[in-house]
Amino acid sequence: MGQALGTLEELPQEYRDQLTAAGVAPLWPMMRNVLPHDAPMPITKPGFWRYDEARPLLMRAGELTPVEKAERRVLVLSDPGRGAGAMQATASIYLGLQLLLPGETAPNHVHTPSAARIVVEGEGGYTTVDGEKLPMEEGDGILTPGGEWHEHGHDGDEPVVWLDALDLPVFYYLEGSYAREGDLQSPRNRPDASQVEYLASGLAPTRKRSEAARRYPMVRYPWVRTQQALREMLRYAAHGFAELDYVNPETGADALPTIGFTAGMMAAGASVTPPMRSSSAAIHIISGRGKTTVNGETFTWGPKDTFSVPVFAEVSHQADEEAFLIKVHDRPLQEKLGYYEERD
Ligand code: GTQ
Repeated sequence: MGQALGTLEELPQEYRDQLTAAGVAPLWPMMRNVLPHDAPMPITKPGFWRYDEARPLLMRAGELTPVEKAERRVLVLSDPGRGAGAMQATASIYLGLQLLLPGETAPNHVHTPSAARIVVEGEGGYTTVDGEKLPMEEGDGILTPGGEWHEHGHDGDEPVVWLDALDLPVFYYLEGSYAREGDLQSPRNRPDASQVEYLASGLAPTRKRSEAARRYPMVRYPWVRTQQALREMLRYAAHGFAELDYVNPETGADALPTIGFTAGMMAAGASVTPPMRSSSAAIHIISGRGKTTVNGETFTWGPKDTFSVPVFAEVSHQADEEAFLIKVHDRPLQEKLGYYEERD
């Protein structure tokens, strides 16, 4: 363990004043704060956001604030460890519930952080990314990678709600977060690549050398296909639990550079105790009911609820009904930084 380190109080006041005046500070009294023994000391606390509670507040925002006054009409899910108003759910993951009403448009913009959306309810919403108009159906995953122009619109007649997940806290911390606004896009006269080019795994379009693939060739992951794939996998899964990662269909790499998406299915009655992980995560329930205990705190969840899992948390899930969920996590970022870890 090593011995207790010296404190600030042990140093003569005159010396401390000189340090302050010189703009320097001794490391040793603060060393364990920044390098705790064996595991990080997360500020993040497990959060639980019930959709039944959030939905009326979001609909009220629809009455109180026109989309023109909001650009993005979003209620941010704040980490309880940082308190109400915190612009993050974990150290690296921002989450927000966004509402678009029929006929509304959330204007075109581009920013350095990457975003992905999981569609929570409603029909007729769409996101246009780089000229590709992506229908938003319940459970769909829609990517708006950093640097790609995107806007949202709504052709239907009921409110549309989706969950935004962004790596905004990372970009903000790096002092790298900013946006540019632009004119509305003219969609290309073709359905999105998930409907045209990537209909089967193991198959990708043949291109001429002159037609370079986009960096993010597929930006919509239709839920119907994800769900079908999970159902097939679960038939052969040993413990009533199946998981699939969202990847770039051309490279197999994670769908976004920093944030990972994993869809999961639990059979009714299944319980799962994953290893402790260095990554943080948020889990959004697509359908089904069950319970999850995170560091001793139990969340009883149902459809459209969301909860968060801090780094190195002790977690166990129990499905009371067949359940489908999407996990948003920062494993891709941690792998790139070279420290992703699991402990049993
Ligand atoms: O839809 O582009 O929740 O730019 C936060 C920032 C959503 C968006 C958010 C954004 C967006």
